[in-house]
Amino acid sequence: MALLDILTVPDVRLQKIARPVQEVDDSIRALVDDMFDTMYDAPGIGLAATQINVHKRIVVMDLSEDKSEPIVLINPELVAQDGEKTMQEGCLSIPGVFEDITRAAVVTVRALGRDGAEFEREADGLLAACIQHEMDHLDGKLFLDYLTPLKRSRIVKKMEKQQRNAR
Ligand code: K1U
Ligand code: ZN
Repeated sequence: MALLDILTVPDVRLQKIARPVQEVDDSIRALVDDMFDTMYDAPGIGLAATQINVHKRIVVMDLSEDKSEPIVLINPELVAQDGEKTMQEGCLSIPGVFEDITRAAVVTVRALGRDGAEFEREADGLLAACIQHEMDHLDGKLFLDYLTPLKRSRIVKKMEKQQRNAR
């Protein structure tokens, strides 16, 4: 088991765009396993590789209460989206901050799984929000980017203060 450090705002490495995975091999599977350990320990329901300073297009998620529904998305693409829904979101890179964010209500994602096989999955509710949130991380985007500049700068200042006080 390996727990990896999660980058927090305002770390500029969270803004990097992740590169596609060329081959799903044992090194990628080991990384996926470490990402699950890190996500479950946090605890969170999702984690993008960007958040652990690995700039590859890999996401792990599990919305179950007993770690029984792990989902791996490698090189995810949104192939369909419909409607709008506002949900409260958190982010392991912005600890302690929760905001209402409006995103597509229903999405279909196409990705490779841990075994390297392509699959498609339709999602709604929290899973749809989580998929979009994690895919944003891979493009260097945070939920802060959907807020007003004033709200965003207040949150960044709060995070900077928390980090100064933690030193
Ligand atoms: O990507 C991340 O930062 C993880 C984030 C995912 C997410 C949460 C809510 C809406 C969209 C995306 C989190 O997991 S924040 C923590 C959280 O939601 C949670 C933690 C423990 C139990 C249940 C939820
Ligand atoms: Zn996040």
